[in-house]
This record gives sequence, structure tokens and C-alpha cells, in this order.
Amino acid sequence: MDMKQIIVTHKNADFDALASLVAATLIYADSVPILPKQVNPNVKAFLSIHKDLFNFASPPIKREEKISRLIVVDTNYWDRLEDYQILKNMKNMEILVWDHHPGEGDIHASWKCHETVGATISLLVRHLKREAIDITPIQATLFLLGLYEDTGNLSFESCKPDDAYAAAYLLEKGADLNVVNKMLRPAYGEKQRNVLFKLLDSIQRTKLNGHVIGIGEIQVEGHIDGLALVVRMLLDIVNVDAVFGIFSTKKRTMVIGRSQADTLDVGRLMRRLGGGGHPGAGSALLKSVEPQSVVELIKQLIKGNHQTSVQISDLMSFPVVTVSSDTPMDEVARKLRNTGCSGLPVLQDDRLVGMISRRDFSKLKKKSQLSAPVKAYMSTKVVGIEPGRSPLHAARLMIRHDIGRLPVVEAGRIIGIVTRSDTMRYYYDLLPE
Ligand SMILES: [Mn+2]
Repeated sequence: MDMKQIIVTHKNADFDALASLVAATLIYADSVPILPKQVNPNVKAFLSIHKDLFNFASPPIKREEKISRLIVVDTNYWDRLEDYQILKNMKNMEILVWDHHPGEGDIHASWKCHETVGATISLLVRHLKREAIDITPIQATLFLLGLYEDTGNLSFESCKPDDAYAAAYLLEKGADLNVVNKMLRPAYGEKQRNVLFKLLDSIQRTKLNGHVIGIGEIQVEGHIDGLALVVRMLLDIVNVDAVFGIFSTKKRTMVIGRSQADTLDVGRLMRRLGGGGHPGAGSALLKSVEPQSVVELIKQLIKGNHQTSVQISDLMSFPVVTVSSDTPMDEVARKLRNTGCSGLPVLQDDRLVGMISRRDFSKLKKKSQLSAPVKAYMSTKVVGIEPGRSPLHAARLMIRHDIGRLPVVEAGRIIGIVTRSDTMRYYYDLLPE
């Protein structure tokens, strides 16, 4: 093989390395990408499906090979290029480097694109976009895999705006998120399987306060990765409203909870145990507590000695500013102005009969209409919510009916109002304890 230009990347290639290898072939025409002998397991899985689509050469590189240009991607150090030590002493060879790792490196390149962004592929994609070099949907998918793996789906601190721009561009180019999610699924290995089987063995199902709960409690030795994933799988298998995995070592007890009932807020429950989380997922770490008392603690919390799920009545504001159905429109306008509300409930004999909003004023064509009663212009299709419902339910209603506020109604009477910003405040965890 006549290899004038070759592209190499680091040993144990991850998705960023593989993606950068492929992206570089688009930039450097007639270059040969060389896949290292060792690649990560998930990269291997990807290649086993997609290998026909890429044309990789493999090591070793022979001494006689006349290489005029070496392109190194996703590393800046010779010792990361285990399979290619022979290149180190090649004469008359130009070296180009694309990398995002911090540190100067010891590969002395004549040209470098070296910026500490989240992934090397982001630098290459930025270039491909600038030069308007086309990317196929499968290439875009591979590039996004590299980008998401190295940036934890754009969430790691090392992630920079250039990474997010690159992700947006790759989605535009047809990157398939289904494939990305499948390929990046966290490791579920033998250790995790053992834990899952033990949990299934130990699980107790109980009915508490209207919820069916599964609690599994096991002893573990040292740290085990991926316990959150195991508890997630446990929930799928046991299929109850919520499950709790309790993992104890000699020194401490870890609780991980997952809930699929929007009336049972696991994050709030875990905060009671000193931990944290979101409505669907939470965890807490307890020291010097017997695992059995943790089980009891969780049960007590759910039983409703403490309220463990947030209800609309916790979020709503009251008393509510209302107008009666006979109120003339000019007075309604004044009330809206004074309160800063965008809409008001309309009552007749203390019962909710309609809603009037700023938008409804566009129905008024003549000045004289300002003296007409509000009942002529209000919308009578009122969407209300009961105080015991969940914030998620409120959010769904607001989206479905395109409204920003819901009157909270109990036995036909309005007892409060809940707005879009109230539910947002809840989801962003700003609720006072
Ligand atoms: Mn990388």
C-alpha cells in the first residue's frame, strides 16, 4: 500500500478518537486512517455493525513506508500512540495535530489545532462546517457519539460553546439520537447483574399511602459503579410506583430511589434523609445508621406522617384576586393593571364561571363596550385543577390548553391559583423546605 498521508489516533480508541479519525479523512483527501489495535468495547460494538462503511488500515506501519504527512487526532503525546512508535523517527515527515487535551504534549507538529474544548471532534466539525464539506447522516451520528461521550452529553465542565455549536450542526446533518443513545448506554456488567439479582431476591413489596413500593436492601463490598442504573432496571422489572435500593457497607448506607408515579416525589423524600434529587430520581448517603432503620424511615416518610409529594396546594397562591361576572370591562382593565396579572377568574355567586385575560380585550371594538359586563367577553371554557393534583399534571394542562394560569378549584369554589412560573419553580428545585 502506498501511504503518503496517514491519520492515527490514541490506543484504546474511544468514540472521540474514532470520530476524529473519520472526520480527518474528509478534510485530507487521499489520506489513510489507521485504526489502533486496541479500541474501547463500545467502539468495538459500533464497528462490528458499521465496519463496511469505513475504510481503515491497521498497524503495523513498516519502516520502508514513505510517509510524507502524519495527522494525529485526539492526542498530543507519542506514548499514547503505542502502535506507531516507528513514526517517531521518520524523516521528512510533516506532522499535523488536532487535539483537545490540556498540556503541551511532546509531538512536535508543524501545524496544530489545539484548543481545550470538550472533544476533538468539535474542532474538526467546526472546520468541516466552515469549509462546507458535506457530512452524511451516519458520519454525523458517529461524530455526535464522540462529542457526547467526551462531554457527558454536553454536561461536563470541560464542555465549551464550540461543542454545543458542533452538536447542533450534527443534528442538522441528520445525526441519529436513537443510535447514539443505544451506543452510549452505561455499562451493565457482571457486578451490576449480581447486585440486581440480589436486590430482586431481597425486595419487599408494600402498599403505603396508596402507593405500591418496592424496597430492596443488600450488603455490598466497597464501591460499585452503575448502581443508579441497576435501581432503574429494578423499577422496570418490578413495575411498582417506586423502588428503593439500600446498599450498605460496614461504614455507610447508600439509598437510591426511582419513582414513576408523579404523586411520589423521590427527590423530596431523599432530601429528608439528607440527600437530594428530582421527582423521579434521588439518592442519599447515610452514616452510622442501621440499614433496617433506613427501611423503616422510608416507610414512615411515605406513610404520610410527612407529606412526601408536592401537591398543587403547596404551590398555589391565595387569596385570589377575582372579579364578579357583572363587573364592567373598564373596571376589569383597571384591576388587571393594578395587580399586574395577565388574567383573572370571574365569579358568579362565589362560583367560578369564566376567565378574563388581557387577550380578551381585543374583542372590544368600540369605546362604549368598556361599560359592558365582563361576562360578555370572558371565556367560559374554564380549565381548573384540584388541590391534590401534582405539579406535572398542572404543567400538562397548561401545555394542552395553552394557558399560563390554572384556578385551583375545590367543590366548585376557587381556593387559589397556580401559574406557569409556580410549576417552573418547582421543577427547578427552588421550593422552600
Ligand atoms: Mn477526546
